[in-house]
Amino acid sequence: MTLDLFGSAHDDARDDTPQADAIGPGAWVLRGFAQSELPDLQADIDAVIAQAPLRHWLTPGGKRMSVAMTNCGEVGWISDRQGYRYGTHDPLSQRPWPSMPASFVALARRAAKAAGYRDFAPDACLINRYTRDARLTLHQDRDERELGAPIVSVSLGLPATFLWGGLQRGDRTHRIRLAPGDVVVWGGPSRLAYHGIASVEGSFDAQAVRYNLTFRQAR
Ligand code: MD3
Ligand code: FE
Repeated sequence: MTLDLFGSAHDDARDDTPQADAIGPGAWVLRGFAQSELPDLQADIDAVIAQAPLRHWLTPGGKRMSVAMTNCGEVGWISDRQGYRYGTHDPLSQRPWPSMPASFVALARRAAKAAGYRDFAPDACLINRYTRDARLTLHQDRDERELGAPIVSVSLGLPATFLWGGLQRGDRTHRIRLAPGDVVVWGGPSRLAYHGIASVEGSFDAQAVRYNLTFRQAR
């Protein structure tokens, strides 16, 4: 289903939001929503990474994740042999996570509002980096205290195939292509849907990567 949510009236996101696809109850893909901001967002990502480098967490089972991750915001998502959780400090440096750039907060709030979620106040931003061999297997995001708040995700760099399932692990999955500048908002009944990243698209440039920003109200 494709709706033109933004064809009329006075939404402040209208100018860079040509199209919104409803992919499930309360879940929206805002195609190209962040297009005009991509260079600025990438510069802010690079500044965060300079303070808190990308790293491959271990899963609780001891496997190295193929996606490299870091965080900014009051709390960051951490995984190790002890489990998944949010923490105020980077375990590598013992310092607080870098603060969330103002551009990130503004974009996340504007996207949430465009999808009908008022007062989104993210305190965590997970930065994921995918090289060509990276995958994120089907999972739910349920380490957050505030499951009533949506999650906002922003794609940059190489396109990827996103897997979108149902509320049960065995439900059939749909494949959705996410391109740079696409923003997805997941809330309401879709907040606990299973999802993952099947693959990023190949490129002639071996250095090319995909970044994803995931904004959450974690505590
Ligand atoms: C659907 N990241 O970090 S973002 C994750 O592209 C994660 O890096 C993927 O899944 C990525 O946990 C997908 C899209 C996303 C994020 C949270 C969701 C989709 C979601 C929560 C509920 C349903
Ligand atoms: Fe997830």
